[in-house]
Amino acid sequence: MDFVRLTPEQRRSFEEDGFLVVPNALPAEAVGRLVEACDRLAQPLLQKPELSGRPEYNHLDLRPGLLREEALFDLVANSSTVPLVVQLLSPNIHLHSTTLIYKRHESPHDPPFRRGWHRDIRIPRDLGHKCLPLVGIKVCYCLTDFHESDCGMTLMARGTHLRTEPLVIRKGEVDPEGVEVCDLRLNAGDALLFENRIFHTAAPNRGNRVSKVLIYGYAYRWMKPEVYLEVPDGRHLEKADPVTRQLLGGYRDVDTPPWALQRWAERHGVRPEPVPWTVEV
Ligand SMILES: O=C(O)CCC(=O)C(=O)O
Repeated sequence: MDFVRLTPEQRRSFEEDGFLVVPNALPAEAVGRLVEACDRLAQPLLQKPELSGRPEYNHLDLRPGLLREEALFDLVANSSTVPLVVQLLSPNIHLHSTTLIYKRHESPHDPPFRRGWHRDIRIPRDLGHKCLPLVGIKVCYCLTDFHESDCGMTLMARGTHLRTEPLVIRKGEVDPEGVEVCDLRLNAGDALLFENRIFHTAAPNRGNRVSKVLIYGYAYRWMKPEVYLEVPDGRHLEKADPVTRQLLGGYRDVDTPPWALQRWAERHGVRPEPVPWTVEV
């Protein structure tokens, strides 16, 4: 994995907003290759006739099996985004989730499907909204343009990663009050990084094309990966470079240091300060 330095401006924007846009994270050729592979995975949706009034049938959220496609496997240690995740979290990370989301056109007369503001990984269910830790970052790769409002991009409530209470939504409304809801304009090839604490929601695709994104979630290695990533595929691990192998759960034991990314971070001078157990006084 090549090195890309996180700029102070990117760190500030991520820490303030809870998300960060990386323009042109993927060249057009890579987007083309990914779309070809993702369209193959999305065949069951793409072949089905469109059903008006049934948004649930016009939507695909596919999680297991994505890495069997070579183009998607190659994205696990993508150089324009994963180095930023390492610098925002630490070298002690692995891949936590993979999701392919396709949304066909939804009529404005249909009820919004899957609209539901939430924080990721359900951590607040156990820890509440106060003192929530940052433990993971998702990288959402745009495979289509998102140039208009309501065209399928996940909505972000800016700055709510630091919020210590639930969102307030007026009866009959779908969006929260008192926070800035961002419906970002993005190009195919851009990546949106967002952290686990930020409130976000699925939004309908009112546009006239199928909206397509791939979302890879990275988290600290002590976070259990989603069940479909739990047992890494041996064939994949064999052909993977050391960083990809770590990201795919190559070190099963959390007490094993994250050698690959630790060495990578050292080489590039971005190793985090060690945290000692005790100090001498
Ligand atoms: O379908 C979407 O746009 C929502 C995605 C989402 O909520 C998530 O990845 O946590």
